Amino acid sequence: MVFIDACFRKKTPYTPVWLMRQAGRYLPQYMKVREKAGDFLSLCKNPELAAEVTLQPVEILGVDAAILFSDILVIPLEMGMELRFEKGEGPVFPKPVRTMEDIDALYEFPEERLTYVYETIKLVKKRLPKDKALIGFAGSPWTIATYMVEGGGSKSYAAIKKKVYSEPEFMHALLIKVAEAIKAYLIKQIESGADAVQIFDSWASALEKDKFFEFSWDYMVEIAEFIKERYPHVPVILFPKGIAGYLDGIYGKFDVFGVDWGTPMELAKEKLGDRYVLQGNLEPARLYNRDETRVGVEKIIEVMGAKEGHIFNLGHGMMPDLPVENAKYLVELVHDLTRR
Ligand code: 1CP
Repeated sequence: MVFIDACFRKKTPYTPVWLMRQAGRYLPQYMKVREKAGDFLSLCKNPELAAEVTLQPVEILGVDAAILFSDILVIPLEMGMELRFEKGEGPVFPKPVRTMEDIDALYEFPEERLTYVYETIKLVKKRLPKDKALIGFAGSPWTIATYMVEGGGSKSYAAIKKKVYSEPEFMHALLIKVAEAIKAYLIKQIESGADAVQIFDSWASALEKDKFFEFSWDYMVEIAEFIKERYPHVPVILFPKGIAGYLDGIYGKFDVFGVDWGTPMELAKEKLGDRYVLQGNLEPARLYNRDETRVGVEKIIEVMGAKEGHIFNLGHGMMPDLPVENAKYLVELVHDLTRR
């Protein structure tokens, strides 16, 4: 598989490409299946339909990897938290986690309840062309915890930051519980057929440098190393978003570092390119305009070269109103410009 070879810096015929959040609302075919499922969570819990939307971007865009269709919030959901996805508002946890008793009340083994995810993976693997990879994923403990403590998405992270600075023992108790669940969950995804795994730390940038390492990165590395010890042939991708200023501190045993669009690729290459394969980092909004797409792609390829050490991706997720045609164009362009 081109994508897996690239994760290990092996020679490949071209630079592989996939797009974060490549399944979703910008695809009319996705909207149709979601309608059939009823709502977003029902779609996640329906292996047949979740497998169908996982495969759509491979068929429609020609990307080199599929990413499991699910959400990072199924972990708190299966830890017993009530979760609603409200129109325009995003995810809502009506009863956030705020006390040690709340942490104790969370079910310890959500991975046992996430059987619909493993079923989806098995169905996808049966249908996915043999040269394409399937990426499993989880949120980072920190990013998942932001939703659990804030009760939903947040702009200021006021509630969780209060905990970081005034009750660090609460934070670590929560992060340890979530991290243990993620380890078991990712192992089960791999055992069901996932060829690689990615950990999304979408809200890394909410933390100042020292606190980022203490409350987020240390846990991500612990999970990565747990997986690498057991499954060394499975690539682990870590994506902490918005931490260009902290690259000097990045450490640990994993394979691919996800570069967000706010981190100049030159800088990531200089600081990390020798130690990790880099994935990224086109600003997703460039896809609104074809010329801007081409300019952005050329610039990244100029920095990374048409050679080993790079996996092309966006620097964050696809937005719901991006034109599908431009996403197709992006995938073709990356393949054409990097063919060796
Ligand atoms: O259909 C819909 O309207 C629901 C929209 C949607 C989709 C398509 C949500 C709700 N989640 C997803 C799928 C999803 N989420 C995938 C698989 C699809 C793919 O990548 O092709 C993945 C990997 C995620 C991961 C995810 N969920 C992240 C990390 C990545 C990122 O974008 O930063 C986060 C932060 C979430 C939380 C989440 N899920 C959904 C929403 C609206 C949100 C909130 C985002 C926010 O707080 O701003």
